[in-house]
Amino acid sequence: MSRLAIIGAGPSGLAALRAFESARNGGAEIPELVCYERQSDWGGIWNYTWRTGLDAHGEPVHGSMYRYLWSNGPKECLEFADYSFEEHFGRLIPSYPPRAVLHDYIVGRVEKSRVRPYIRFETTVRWVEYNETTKKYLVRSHDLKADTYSDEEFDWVINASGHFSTPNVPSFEGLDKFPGRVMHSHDFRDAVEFADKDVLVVGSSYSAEDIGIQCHKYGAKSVTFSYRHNPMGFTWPESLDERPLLTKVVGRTAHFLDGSTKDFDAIVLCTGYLHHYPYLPDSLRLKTDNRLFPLGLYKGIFWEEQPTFMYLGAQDQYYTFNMFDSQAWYARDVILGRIELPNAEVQHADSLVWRAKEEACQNATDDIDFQTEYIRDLLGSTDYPPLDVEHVAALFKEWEHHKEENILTYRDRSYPSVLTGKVSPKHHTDWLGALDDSKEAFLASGD
Ligand code: FAD
Ligand code: NA7
Repeated sequence: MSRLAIIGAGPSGLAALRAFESARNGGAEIPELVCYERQSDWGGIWNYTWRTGLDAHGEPVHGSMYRYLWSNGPKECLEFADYSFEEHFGRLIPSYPPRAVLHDYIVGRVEKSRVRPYIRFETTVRWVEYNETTKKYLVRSHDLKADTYSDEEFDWVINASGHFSTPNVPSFEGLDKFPGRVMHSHDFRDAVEFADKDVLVVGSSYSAEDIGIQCHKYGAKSVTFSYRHNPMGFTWPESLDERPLLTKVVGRTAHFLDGSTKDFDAIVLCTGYLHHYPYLPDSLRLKTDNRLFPLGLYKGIFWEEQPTFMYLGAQDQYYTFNMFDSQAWYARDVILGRIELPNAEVQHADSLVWRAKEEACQNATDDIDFQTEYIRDLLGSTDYPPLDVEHVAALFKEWEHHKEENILTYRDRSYPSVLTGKVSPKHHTDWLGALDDSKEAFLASGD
């Protein structure tokens, strides 16, 4: 029997386990699976931790999620095609759940399956090496509890370790003398810390947008966003504004490229993350910025130089859980011999076509269409349950439109499930007034 190593038990790694379980339930013979997970539980980044820096074993903390995080897209866009929200919660729930509710949904699907025994928790992968002679991968792992190392051989490896954990931290003149708090979004945990403060948020993407409006929600005196290339351009409430790039900090005063200045109490660098795979040799290591089609991966999955090594979830994400599923089902079918890969030349040529399409994207609508086409291409080849991606794309475009209408109220909207057609109920409290993000508060009737 062949052996497959899966690195990470976040949504991508769990998608891989689920894909194989589904094949096994259908009577297929599957490889021996070993999933390595350095945290003590599954769920990846959805597993909230108060810790920052290093964990109890001295490992870098994986979590970048913070308290009061609510889904930043409609749940209808990420619904698993084989497990609806309605099936999990036994009723319809609003479209924008907080983190704990999405976590419950992600783990609910795998709890119903028999995949947990495949996972070795608190076990970090330290090194992966390919042996040209045996044609096998050696995976060196570290059992953090027992503090022991072990080496095992595998025929296939799926790398599903996520890429929103290792912060990209630029420096700006004067930060070393700034008298207030300076942090990266990876270490942001609780917006309440910034109540009554003037906060500078550097960056103009999802983390900047969400952390900025969270600080506003929980009482920041003002929030100023500083962009490198383009402003986000939303219609901000009075105490929020956008300025061009920070040039330097003198004492508490930030100077911006347009010559303007403002005094701040705290600075949050929402400057993105690095694809960081310190356990991989150069010959297997994806080196890319955060984008929709990193080069080197056939179908966005298979390491072209050696397609028995695969990546799940390595691209920037509009689609999330159902995209990881589409990738996992495709990877599974290649491993099971149901799909044959073309030769390296054809793979690379195909990737260049996708890359050219990605580079032609001009705006968010184009990006959504691009990722929709990418997923449609994967779905066509496997038995993943039907997923109407055109419908999902239409919901994403509505979502973008609702954000432009009002960045503080878009989470009060409702959308229909792509699986059942049923429209989600409105939440009992508007997002801006919903200060308790617990599962219990969200699922309460609100009466
Ligand atoms: P992760 O969730 O990062 O999981 C990777 C797993 O690999 C982790 O459990 C980690 O411990 C493990 N691992 C890493 N290295 C090793 C190693 N060497 N050995 C063993 N195990 C290892 N998506 C949405 O759909 N909606 C949202 O609202 C949303 N909000 C987000 C907010 C933030 C702040 C961030 C950072 C991301 C957000 N995302 C959101 C996107 C998120 O990337 C995906 O939802 C999803 O978690 C990606 O799953 P993954 O399994 O690829 O990676
Ligand atoms: P992203 O989406 O990769 O965005 C990174 C942002 O950081 C982006 O606005 C960049 O500016 C900005 N950036 C990067 N380097 C710099 C420097 N040196 N100076 C100023 N600004 C910089 O990461 P996010 O954390 O926002 O989102 C990641 C995930 O977390 C996402 O899936 C969300 O759902 C949550 P640019 O746009 O290139 O000018």
